[in-house]
Amino acid sequence: MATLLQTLTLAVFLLLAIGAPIRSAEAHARLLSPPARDPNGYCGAFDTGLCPPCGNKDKSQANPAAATYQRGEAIDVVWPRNNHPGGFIRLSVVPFSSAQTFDDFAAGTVQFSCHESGCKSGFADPNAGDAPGTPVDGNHCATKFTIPSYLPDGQYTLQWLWFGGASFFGDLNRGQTDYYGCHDFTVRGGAAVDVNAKPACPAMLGGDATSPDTSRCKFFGTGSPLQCRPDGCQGSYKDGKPQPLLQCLASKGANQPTTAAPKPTVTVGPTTKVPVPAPTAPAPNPTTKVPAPPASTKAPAPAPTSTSKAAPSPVPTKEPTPAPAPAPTSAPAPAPAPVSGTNVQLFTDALHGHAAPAVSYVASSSRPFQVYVNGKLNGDFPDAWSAIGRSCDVQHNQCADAVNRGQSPAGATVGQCDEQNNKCHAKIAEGVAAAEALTKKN
Ligand SMILES: [Cu+2]
Repeated sequence: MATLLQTLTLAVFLLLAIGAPIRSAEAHARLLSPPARDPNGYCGAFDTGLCPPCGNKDKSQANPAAATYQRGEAIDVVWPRNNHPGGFIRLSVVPFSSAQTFDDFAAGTVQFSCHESGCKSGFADPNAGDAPGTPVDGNHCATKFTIPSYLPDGQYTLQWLWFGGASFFGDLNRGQTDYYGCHDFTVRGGAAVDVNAKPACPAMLGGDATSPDTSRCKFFGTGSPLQCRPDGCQGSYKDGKPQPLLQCLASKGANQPTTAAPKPTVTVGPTTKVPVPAPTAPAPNPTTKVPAPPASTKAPAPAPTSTSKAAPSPVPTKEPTPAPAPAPTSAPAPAPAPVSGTNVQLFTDALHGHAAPAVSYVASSSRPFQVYVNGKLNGDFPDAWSAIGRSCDVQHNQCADAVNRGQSPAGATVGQCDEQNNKCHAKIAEGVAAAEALTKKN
């Protein structure tokens, strides 16, 4: 019996050891196509303050003349799933000349679609990440957006906003903060203008990987935008419609048709090719430009290997950066003290002041490895490997978000955060060894 037990123990250990480092593409969703005003930005509700509604580029940096559509024209709106299950995509249009506040975009909501519309669900577990080998941003979700007939010729801004998603830094049972971005465009010609055609409530194009051909979406939490912040939220998975739509339908008594989404044609693979929809009506205006698909500025992602995170492979989600600026000389901040127990996060670099949060070993808990961020439990794990990896990724997100929000020293790049994240992951094994010593002691 002893040998059988030993064999089983070894098998479980091997499974954990092999399984832990396998990571699917971990990146947030963002507007891929049509081109976003701030294409670099993973802008969202990830902090106590909100990132601006269109990311870190204001109207002075926008060019609504770069894309022209006709009323009635249907365009594909595309974003990646990566490691995030569930949620709604809200598409809103406001005049370019408006103040473009969060309230403006909420009032300008045209439709809701499912986050997992037209893309593949998680691998094995529908709530988990994309299948192994899927490149970052390689699993494309998409919905059709028809330029409303109630928009007169003019310049507009489309906001893409994802809310009600989950998998907060690998915690499948924690809500993800909202992300958003904008596309500026011009409307000229097409279907006759009918300013009275605006429906009482936004449209709902449901149907996702979990509930195809329905008017519902899988989502996490409350189903309302901008509530799951600043660092994720508690809740559970549900299947339904977004709260703002339910409220509108209830208050206006509108008998709004909600339909299953038309099947978008989405490529899943290493390219960023996005199909350009054929015009839905004969174009009376020969000067109308159809926006080109986004240029493939990114190199194809390398296929992840079982140790892809530890290997110093290039992280392909980011734009190539110019020559690295001199590294800021801020002294590494000490890692925050663990709330209780012993810290087994041994990585101490703290680029731009963002230290990897402590990983506490709490012997009395069934999930003894715990990560606290700003005094709040961010995740607890049965094994040290996952917990230390989470800590590294929290550090990476804080570092990258600060860069994207312009809150890091001049010259700071997300690439530097990526490099630091690789170093942090490379040190996990040391922390695991320290944790093993602790577990033996207890
Ligand atoms: Cu993410």
